[in-house]
Amino acid sequence: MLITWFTRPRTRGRRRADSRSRSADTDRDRSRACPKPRFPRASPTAHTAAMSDTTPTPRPWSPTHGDPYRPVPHRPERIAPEESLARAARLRERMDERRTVRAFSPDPVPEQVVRDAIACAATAPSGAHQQPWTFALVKDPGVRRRIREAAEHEEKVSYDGRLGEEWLAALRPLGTDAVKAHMTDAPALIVVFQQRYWLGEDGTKRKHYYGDESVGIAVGMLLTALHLSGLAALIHTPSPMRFLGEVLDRPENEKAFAVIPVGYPADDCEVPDLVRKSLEQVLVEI
Ligand code: IYR
Repeated sequence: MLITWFTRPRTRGRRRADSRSRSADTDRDRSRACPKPRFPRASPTAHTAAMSDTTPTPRPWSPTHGDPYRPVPHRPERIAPEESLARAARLRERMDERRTVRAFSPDPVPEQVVRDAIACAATAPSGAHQQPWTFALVKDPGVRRRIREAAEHEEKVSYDGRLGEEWLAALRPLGTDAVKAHMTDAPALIVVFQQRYWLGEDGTKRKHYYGDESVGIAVGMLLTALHLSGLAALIHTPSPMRFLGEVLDRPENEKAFAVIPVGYPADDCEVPDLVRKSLEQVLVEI
């Protein structure tokens, strides 16, 4: 059952019992310490698009720097263990089917699927909830060509020596080289930018905390969402990436984090015959 801000069936009884046992004084103290939200609680999707006529009015994001702690109840429905096990096993299988694709079909993708995947990525946890990311969805073939040319220019310098022997040896099993046809073959590129700091309209700057970690988590969620929605992707990090901010005319506080071509695999797509580490090799239980 979908839980929204107006349905909290599982805990209703407990909440009533709680409030019966709490004295009026305690309630007053509590409401002083934790003032009621100024707005109605948002539905899970309220910050994106209104999904139906019954969806509450979206509450737009604005900076919360310095605001007091304002808690709201969180009572997600608990999933039965058997159902959890089934979902986890299925998800594990589906995620194990994901492959990094470097040969794309030029077939178009449903754009809303990509936007929804970006919206999923933007639900990622972030340092101090600062959400230090911008996703540029590049469909324009001319802009993709310019990005490809600039990336290939950098990659040629890298593969011709900048990477060094050890790095080139690590890459050899992947079969990569300086040719980046995926940037123009794939129908869309998502260029992820990390906002190194918050930049107000009046030029105020505020530090962003754990930016690398936050954007890394968001990119992981983006790749997951794209894959589970049936699209193929590649996480590409041309180095250096400064040209991306220039080509896409991004503000000074944003630095490129990754380029993610998105589409369907080419009919003759091949991938390297890689083996993933087993669970036993990656998990220590203490
Ligand atoms: N950025 C180069 C090289 C490269 C680096 C790593 I680490 C990879 O996992 C794959 C490639 C390129 O994209 O070709």
